[in-house]
Amino acid sequence: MSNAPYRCGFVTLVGRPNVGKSTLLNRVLGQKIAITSHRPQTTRNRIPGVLTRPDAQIVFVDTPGLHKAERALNQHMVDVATEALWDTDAVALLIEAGVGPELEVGISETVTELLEQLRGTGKPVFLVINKIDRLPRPQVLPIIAAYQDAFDFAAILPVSATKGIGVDALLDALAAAMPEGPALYPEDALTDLPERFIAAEMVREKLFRQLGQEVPYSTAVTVEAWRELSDSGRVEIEAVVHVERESQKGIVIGKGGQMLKRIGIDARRDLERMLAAKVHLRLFVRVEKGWTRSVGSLKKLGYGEQ
Ligand SMILES: Nc1nc2c(ncn2[C@@H]2O[C@H](COP(=O)(O)OP(=O)(O)OP(=O)(O)O)[C@@H](O)[C@H]2O)c(=O)[nH]1
Ligand SMILES: [Mg+2]
Repeated sequence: MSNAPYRCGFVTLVGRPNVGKSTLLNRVLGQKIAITSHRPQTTRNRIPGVLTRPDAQIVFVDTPGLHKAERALNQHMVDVATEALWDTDAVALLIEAGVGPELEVGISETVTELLEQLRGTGKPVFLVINKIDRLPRPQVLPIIAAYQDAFDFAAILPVSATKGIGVDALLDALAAAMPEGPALYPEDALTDLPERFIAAEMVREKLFRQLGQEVPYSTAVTVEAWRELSDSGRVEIEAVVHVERESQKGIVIGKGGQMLKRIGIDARRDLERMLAAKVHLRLFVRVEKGWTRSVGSLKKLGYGEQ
């Protein structure tokens, strides 16, 4: 046993939409708690995940991607991410390597503004260059050079969240930056999010992965009923997919109900894995007119105070 003190603290994962924050969270935990998709603006809430190691416990906090917000929903998402920067011991700023046909290395306006904010906090900021599997190693160097000039990062770490490259080095660097102190959560804790929330998110993930164009951005999911049948061990879940307009209802249901059926089948598979039980999932679609632009409707659908 080493005599090094135990460390425990919070790391907020922050960055633009779609850079791979939620994929990285799932990768470091070795389990899926955050939903992911090829579309930007998938995450809408603060998603905490606990990693316990022999030398340290790190509470990762996944956040919605930072973007220019127009609707009330988007403003809420950006607020959630911004608030998570204050109450943390370190920040992991994620960017993605290999953007565009020219493999751009420039720093976006959003990230420049974020770096300004972070300068004010005085917290250690780790630059995590994700998706390095998409480009040859030497191409990462100009990215590192551009960012090194812009900010005094605690470290710059190239990773691939999907392939697991560089993740151990990232975890070692973050663990060493945590304050000394005992673990906050029991060893086997993964998250303090309620199962009902994660279940609703899993349904929402399928909407993001399967629906075209703008429809996913008008959807929210709430779980309305949850029954655990003690004799069979089966879990019965009823969830509602909320849309903004009548026309979107038909799109979510699909021809002959095919779309909703497919979403249900995919979501049930994830739920059965998470709950280690047989799941019966019933999905309904309801119109909550213009909910993404109404603070009152947002609260009703679970996007109120964090
Ligand atoms: N090639 C590659 N793709 C990745 C990697 N990490 C994530 N992705 C993909 O990038 C897309 C976005 O991933 P997410 O984890 O949902 O991104 P996010 O930053 O959480 O996005 P928001 O929640 O919208 O802010 C998905 O299609 C992922 O599979 C990686 O290391 N390499
Ligand atoms: Mg996300």
